[in-house]
Order: sequence, then structure tokens, then C-alpha cells
Amino acid sequence: MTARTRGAPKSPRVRGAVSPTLTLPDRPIPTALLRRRLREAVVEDWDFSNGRIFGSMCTQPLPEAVTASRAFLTANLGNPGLCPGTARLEEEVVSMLLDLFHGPQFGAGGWVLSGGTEANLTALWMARNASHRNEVVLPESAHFSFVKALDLLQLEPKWVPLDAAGRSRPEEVRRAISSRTAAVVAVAGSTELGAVDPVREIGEIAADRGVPLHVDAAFGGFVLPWLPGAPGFDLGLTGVTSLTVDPHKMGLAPVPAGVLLVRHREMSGSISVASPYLSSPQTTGLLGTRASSAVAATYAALLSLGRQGYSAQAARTLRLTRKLLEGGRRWGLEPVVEPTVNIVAFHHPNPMGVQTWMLERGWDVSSIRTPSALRFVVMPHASDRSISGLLRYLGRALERFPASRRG
Ligand code: 0PR
Repeated sequence: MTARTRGAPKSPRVRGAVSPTLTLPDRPIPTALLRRRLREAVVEDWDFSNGRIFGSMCTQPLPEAVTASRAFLTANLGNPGLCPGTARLEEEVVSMLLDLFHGPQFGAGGWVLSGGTEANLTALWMARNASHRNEVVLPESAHFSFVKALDLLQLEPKWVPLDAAGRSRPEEVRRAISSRTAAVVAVAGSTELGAVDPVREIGEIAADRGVPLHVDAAFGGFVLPWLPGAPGFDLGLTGVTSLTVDPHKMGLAPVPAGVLLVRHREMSGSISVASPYLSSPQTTGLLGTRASSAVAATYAALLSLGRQGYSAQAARTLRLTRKLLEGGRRWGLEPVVEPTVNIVAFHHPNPMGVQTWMLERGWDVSSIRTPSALRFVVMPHASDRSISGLLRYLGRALERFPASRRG
């Protein structure tokens, strides 16, 4: 991996806006020129190799997973008849993950998708169509992919307030469920704080009321199984009917790769449509063309790491998270919650000030608005060295933007 340089942040570009001087050339441009342009662009993008990215849930993927992804770049699982090899790998991936996340031995299913957004949308889509109901009970910590899904599916949110540790409150969930509830959502590793909802209690409530419970473990799914004493969150718990887990986050597959697992395979019947001119009479899910590369990459990541590899990775990133936590405390920073997974957030009155100052010096950190806080995701590309560097720069940033302790 080449080390990439980066300059000061550029002024934000409007997404989708194009330069009026760019037109499709009449003739092919020389390959050398094309490649130079691509090289110029690729070095502008941030790279994980120097361990300075702390605001992203993506990371440097496993080399074997990248190789696998490249080998399947031109295959399209959207037409499974042409891709029996990918279809078999997808079944094996789903089978391994159902085993890891304690799915039932018979009748369960799942798909490799493009990421957490598609998995969460698909779960709510199935729940809505199967129930003909129009409300979803979800914690205030739910990722914004749910806001998109609710909008697209025309579902009404019933927001559940969080406890002091940033977790959904089971009693509030119970109160919010009604005869209009299509699904309940719980999060295992929330985007902002890494909080894990009390899925066991929420699952019992959901089962008792006869509504499906979808667990978003997009981030936590490849960490929590290996943390001693971590709360339960998966299909082994009563009431949990579906689960999102993202290989392209802590799973070490390249982007894009998400997985949706379902307790009952027939749940997908409500979102299947006829596809008479394809090799299969029915197609399930949102996308038509599907990247076989995501399946191959996930397969390769799972088999290259195994339980031992993921366990070691979870232990290492948690150790680095604690190092950052202790260092932050030494600078007078107070964590918003004690970290459960490899995410830590510190109260700060002006996180954007710190974020911008750090960005100008080549460090990517992120922030939260409520409560006002600096946020760090300690991904596998972080190292002891990069955490020490981060703390050094953070100390300097805090001289300019002091932290005020919470009263
Ligand atoms: N569920 C949870 C708990 C998530 O944290 C995320 C994404 C999703 C679902 C959606 O997953 P996809 O983005 O794969 O569809 N969390 C990250 C976030 O919003 C994704 C991300 C990462 C976005 C890096 C931007 C970025 O620079 O922070």
C-alpha cells in the first residue's frame, strides 16, 4: 500500500455538481494520461495505512479479501443462474454467519447486500409488507439509514428515549408498541457511542406483543461475540427476527458488503417480485444487479480470519480504545459513556473546532451534536503509534479549544 499525502482540506464540493468544462471526449484519451489522472485523484483520497483515520467505520481490508473481490469483479449475483459459484459462496457465508449469530438450525436465511443501509431498509420493508402496519418503534440512537427507510416505506417512527448509557429503554419500548407496530428496532453498537441496547429484554417484549425485532449490529456484529461479558444481541435471543451485520466495517471485507440474516426465510416472500426473463422466476430484495465481489470478499475475510482472527482483532482494538480513553482522561476529557465496543466519545463544548484543527494537520476525528462531544472510532488500522500521535495532537488542540467538564 503506498502512503498517500494529503493537503489542507479543500472547500466542500457540491455533490453531483459537474464542471461545465468537462465533456466526453470524441476519441479515447491516451492510457498513460488516463492513468495519471486516476493516480492524481487516488492520492487525494484518504488512506488507512498511516492509522490517522478515527472518524470512519471502514478500514484497510484484508489483502485476501481484496484479492477475492477482484476475482469476482465482473460477476453479477443478480442473475444467479449465471453465477452458481457466487450463489454457493453466498449460501456458505449466510450459513457461517447464522451459526455465529445463533440462528435456528432450520428455516433461517440471509443475503449479502451492499451495506447496513440496504440491510436495514430490507428488514423494515419485509416487516411492513408482512404486517400491513405502518409504525416502527426505534431508539433515538438508530442510524440515519432508518430515517431513509422510514421515508421510502412511508412508515411512522415511534422514537424511544435513551438511558444515561445511550441505550434504548425496554419499558419505553413496551409503551410505544401498539396495534400499528410493524417492527421494533434495537441497536448493537450504536454509530455515535457504540452502545448496545438491552436486546434480551426488548426481544421478550417484542415476542410477547407478537411484533418482529430487527437488530442493527452493522458495527457491533464482528466485535461483540468476542468481548468477554458483552451483552447478548443476536438471533439466539427470544424475539429477534432479523439482524444486520456489515462485513465492510469490523468484518475486514472491502466496501461494499453488508449482510441481512432472517430467522424465517419465508419472511422474504413479501418483498419478492416476478423476474420471468431471468434465470430465477422470483427475485428478492432491492437491487437488480448485485456485486458478486461482495460475496467473495466476505467469504474470504471470514475464512482467512476465523474466530481466532476476529477475537484477536476485537481484543486489540478494545485495548487501543482504552489507551485512548486513558489518554483523553489525562487531558481532562470525560467520556460520554464507558465504551462497550471500540468507539469512544468525550464531552467537549466545541468539537467542530477541534475536528477542523485536527483535520488541517492530517487527523480525521468526528463529532456528535447531542451531547456535544468528540468521537473516535478505533478501527483495526489504528496502532499504538497512531494512538500516541493522536493524543499528542489532541493535547495541542485542547490548548486552543479547552474541554470544559460537565457540571
Ligand atoms: N447501522 C449502523 C449502526 C451504522 O453505524 C451504519 C453506518 C449503518 C447502519 C449504515 O451502514 P452503511 O453505511 O454501510 O450503509 N455507519 C457509518 C456512519 O454513518 C458509515 C460511515 C462510515 C459513513 C464512514 C461515513 C463515513 O465516512 O458513520
